[in-house]
Amino acid sequence: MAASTLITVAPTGAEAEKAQVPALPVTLDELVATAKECEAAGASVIHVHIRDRTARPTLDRARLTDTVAALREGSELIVQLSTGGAVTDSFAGRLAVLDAAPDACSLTCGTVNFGDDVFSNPWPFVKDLYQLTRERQVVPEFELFDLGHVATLHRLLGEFGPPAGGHVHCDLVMGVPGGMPGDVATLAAAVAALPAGATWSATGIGRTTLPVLFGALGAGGHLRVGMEDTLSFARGRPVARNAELVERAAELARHAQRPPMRPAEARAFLGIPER
Ligand code: KMH
Ligand code: ZN
Repeated sequence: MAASTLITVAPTGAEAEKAQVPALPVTLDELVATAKECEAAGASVIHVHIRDRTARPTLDRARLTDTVAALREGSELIVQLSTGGAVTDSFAGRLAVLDAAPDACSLTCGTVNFGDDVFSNPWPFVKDLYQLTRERQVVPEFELFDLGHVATLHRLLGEFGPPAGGHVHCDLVMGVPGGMPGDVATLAAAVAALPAGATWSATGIGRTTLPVLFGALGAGGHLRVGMEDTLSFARGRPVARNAELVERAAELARHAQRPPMRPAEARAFLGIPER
């Protein structure tokens, strides 16, 4: 079991609306302030979705490039850009995210119902994105929303070889309405199906946050938390800031005798070159 815990913060996402959730970081200043606070609280990776001037999700290239630069300037966090974007984003736009040259990116291994929408990731897109990550040497994190996505991960690795950085790290995204449920039995089944040698984080959406967090810690996994995944800290108590979710995850990781990994250790763990 890993001696320490990788904590990723996913502070914004593409779904929540600033008007309804004023604590959501949507400007570059808000994002950098959040990154600093979350790093101090124990995060070592930031999973980034950006917003435009009106707080709508965007994949604007210049904005993404500025975001990567500002996060590197303001923190030591590993910058992982989302290639999932919003359900309305085009495949071409999602591939072009890599032009912003992040340290890492998300790579979802299959299509999934996503509430009333569909998060589309057909095989031709998944393999194009994977090959691009290898060409550009951007370290992918394999996002697995369902058990079928694990089979696609095996297929990707079998057909195209290991990822940039040489290490396979996955994120089990559980409890999306339409994806795998966020419970310990499903977590165990997904972990058992992963490729040999792969490491994994898990995140539970909405009210599955805590069951998935406790299950992941108990099973030797790593953690993702943040307002992309949950807007409630407890029943009837909205999240006030992303850092409180990281603080709680870090405290529980310390109780599990697996304290938070610092960014330099996380870079070595994930195969990301030192800056
Ligand atoms: N916003 C979701 C449709 C990712 O970032 O790679 C997709 C998502 C996954 O959040
Ligand atoms: Zn995301």
